[in-house]
Amino acid sequence: MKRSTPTMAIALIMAAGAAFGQTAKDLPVVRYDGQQVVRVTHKTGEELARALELTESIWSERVGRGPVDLQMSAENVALLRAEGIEVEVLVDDLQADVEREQAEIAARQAARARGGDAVEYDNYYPFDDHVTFINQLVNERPDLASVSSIGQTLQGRDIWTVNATGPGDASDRPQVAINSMIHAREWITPPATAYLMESLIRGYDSDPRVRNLMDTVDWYITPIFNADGYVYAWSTERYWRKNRRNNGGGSFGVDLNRNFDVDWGGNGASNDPNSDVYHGPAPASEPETQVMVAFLSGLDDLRAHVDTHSYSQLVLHSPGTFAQSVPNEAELAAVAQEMSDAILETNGAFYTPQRGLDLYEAAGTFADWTTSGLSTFGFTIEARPDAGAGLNGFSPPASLILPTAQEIYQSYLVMAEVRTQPLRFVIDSSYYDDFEADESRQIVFSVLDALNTGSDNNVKVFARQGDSGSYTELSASPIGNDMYSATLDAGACDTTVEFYLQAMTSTGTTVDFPINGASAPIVADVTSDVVAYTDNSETDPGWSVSGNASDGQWERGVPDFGDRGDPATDADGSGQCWLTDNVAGNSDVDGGETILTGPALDAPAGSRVGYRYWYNDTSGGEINNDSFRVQVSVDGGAFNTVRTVTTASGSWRADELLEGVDFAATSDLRLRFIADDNDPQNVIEAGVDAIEIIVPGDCSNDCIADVNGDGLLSPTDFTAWINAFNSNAPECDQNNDGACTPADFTAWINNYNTGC
Ligand code: 0X9
Ligand code: ZN
Repeated sequence: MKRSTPTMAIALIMAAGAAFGQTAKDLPVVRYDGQQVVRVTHKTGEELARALELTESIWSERVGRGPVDLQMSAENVALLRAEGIEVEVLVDDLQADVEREQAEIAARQAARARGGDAVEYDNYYPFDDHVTFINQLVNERPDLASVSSIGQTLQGRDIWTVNATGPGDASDRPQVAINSMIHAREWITPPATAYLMESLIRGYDSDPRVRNLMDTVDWYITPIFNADGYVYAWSTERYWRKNRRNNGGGSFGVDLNRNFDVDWGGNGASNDPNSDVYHGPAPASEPETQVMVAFLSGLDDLRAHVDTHSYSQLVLHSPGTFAQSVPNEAELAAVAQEMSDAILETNGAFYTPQRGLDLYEAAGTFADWTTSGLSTFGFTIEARPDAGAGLNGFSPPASLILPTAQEIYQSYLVMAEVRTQPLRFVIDSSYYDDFEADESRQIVFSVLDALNTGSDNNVKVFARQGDSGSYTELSASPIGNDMYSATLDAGACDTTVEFYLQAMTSTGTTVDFPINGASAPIVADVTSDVVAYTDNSETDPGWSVSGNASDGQWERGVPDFGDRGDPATDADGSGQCWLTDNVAGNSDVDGGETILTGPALDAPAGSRVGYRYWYNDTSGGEINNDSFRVQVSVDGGAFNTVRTVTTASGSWRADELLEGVDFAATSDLRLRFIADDNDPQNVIEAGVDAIEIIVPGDCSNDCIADVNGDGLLSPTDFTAWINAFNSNAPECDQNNDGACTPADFTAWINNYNTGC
C-alpha cells in the first residue's frame, strides 16, 4: 500500500501547528489539489498492481476482487488511462470536494434551529459536539446512563464511553459493546452510535423493545474511539485514517484496526509506517488499543461487539484472515444475516453479510480480536454509501446520515437481542397505537428463538383495561411463521390498555415481554377517533391517473412482484393496492411524473387522512434525485405538497396527513400521489394503499353513564357499572373523585337520569 499523506502537504501541516477550532468554518489545512478519486476496473493482477503503485490512498473496501476506489493524482489517472486500464472518475477535484463539504457543513450549522441537540442527524459534527451530546443525554437520564473515560489517547484525549442500562443492579446483566470512529475519515459513523445512545436513553419510557433491552442488557458505547484522528481529520487532513503516532522519519499513524493482538502482522497489514494499514511496532502497541483491550477484558459477560466503519454497506464477521480459525463461524454468519435483514427492513438499503476474509484479508482487526480474544461475537459494519453509488464515500451527502444511523441502530438492536434474549418478541407499535374506545383490536406479534431455530410454546397475552387491577389471560392464536394474534378490548375513552406477552423457551423457562411483564407492561392509549371512510383499493371510487412519465404510470391491482424494489403484497392485506407500473421486471417510473388523483371525499373539520405508502429508489443513478410527493386540496382549490419522500422505505409505511391543520368541514377533500423520475438512470417504485379519513373523537363528550360504551343509555349500563365496581375498573368512578366507592352508585343514577 502507498502512503496516505500527500507529500506537498507536509509543510502545511507544520505551518498549522496545534490545530484549534473544530468548526466547519476552518478548512482542513492539508490540500488535495490535483487529486481525484477514481474507480479502477482492473482486468488482471498486473493492472491492479499498477493502479496501486500510482495510488495516494486506497479508499475502497474491495481490493483484490472487482473495481477498487483509489485516491490518485490526475496525472497518474491519465497514465492509467493511457495504459488502457479502465478508470471511472468519482471525484474530479478532491480539494474542491473538501471545500464543498466544509461549506455545506458550515451552512447547515448556521441554518440550524437554536436550542437543538449538540448532535443532530442533519449534519456532520466535530469531536467537541459529540462529547457535549453525550453529556447532554447522560444528564437527562442519570438513572439510565453514565459516561466515563476508559482511558486516554496518545495525545491525552479521553476515550469517552457511555454505559446505558435500565435502573437496578446491572451486575448480572450481559454486556454489549458498540463503537464507532476508529478510522478518522469515516465521519458518518459517530452519528450511528449517537443515534443508538439517544434511542436507548430517550426511548426507554415509550418504546417497550428498548426498555426490554435496557432492563436486560448492560450497554457500553464508545462513539469516538480514535479521538486524536477525528480531531486531526477536522482540523488538518480530511482523509486521515490512522491514529496520530509519530513513527519517526516524518511518518505518522498506526492503523488501530491492524493493531490488535489477533494474527497481528499477518496478511492485509503492513509493516511500512507510511502505509494506511500500518500495524504498528508490536501487537497492541498503541494506547488506544491498550485502553480498549483492558476495558473490554474487564467485562465479565460480553455477548457481542460492533466496530462501526464506512463505507460499502457490509456486515462483516470473523475470520478476517485465513490464518485464524473461528469455531463459531456459522453462528457469527447467522447473526450477521439477521443484522443485514434488520438494516434492509429499515430503509431498504442492502448491507452484504459476509466473512471479513472474503472481502479481503485484514490481520489484527478490532472485531476479530473481540471474537477470538474475548470469545464473543464481534462484527465490523461498513455504513453507507454503497461502493457502487458513485460518490465520495467518506463525504456522502448529509441526507444519508439519518437513514444510515436508523438502519445501523436496528442492526445493533437485533444483534443484542439474538445474543442476550432467551426469546425474541417482535411487535410493531402500529398494532397498538391509539386503541379506539370500546372496540376490540387485533394485535399480531412473533416469538422467535434466538436464531429462530427451536420452537416456542405456551404463547400468551395478558391484558387489562386501565393501569390497575388484575390482568386477564387471553388466548394467542398461531397464524404461522412463528406469528401469533390476539384480540384486546380497549375499554373507555381516555384510558389505557396495558398488556404483555409471554412464552416458554424450549428448555421450559417462561419469559415475559417486556421483561418485567405485569409490573411494566406495554401501554396503549385509548382514544375515540373514528375511521369515517376507508379505501382499501379493492374498488375504484374515482381515482384518475395523469402525468408525463413515458412509462410506469399508476395502476391498481394485486402486486406483480418483481425484483427491483417493489412490494410483494399490498399494505392492508385486502389484496390490491395502487402501484407504479404493476408488472414483474422493469416496473419503475421513467422520464417524468405519474400522478394519481383521488375522488372528492367528505372530511369533517379537524379530520386527518391516514394512508400507507411504499417508495424505493435503491438502484441506478444518483440517490435522492427522485421523489414521492403527497398533495392535498381541502376545499376544491389548489393542491399543496404536504409530504416529500426521498428516502426509500423498504416496506409499507403508515403516515397521517392534516394533523393539526385547521380547515372547515368539506365535501371536496382530494389527495394526490406523485412518483417523480428526475433521474433517468434511477429505478423508482411507489405504492399507495389503505386510505382513511380519521375523525377525532372528544373523550369529554363521552357519556360517563354509558358504562359499557355502546353509545346508548340503557339498563345494561347498570350491570356494566356493577362489574366495573367489582373489578375496580376506571368506569366505576362516576363522581370523578378518582376513587371507586359505593358513592359512585348514586352518581351513576344521577348521570343516567341527566342523560349525560
Ligand atoms: O480495512 C479495514 O480496517 C475495514 N475497512 S475500512 O475501509 N473501513 O478501513 C474492514 C476490515 C474488515 N475485515 C476484513 N476485511 N478482514
Ligand atoms: Zn474503517
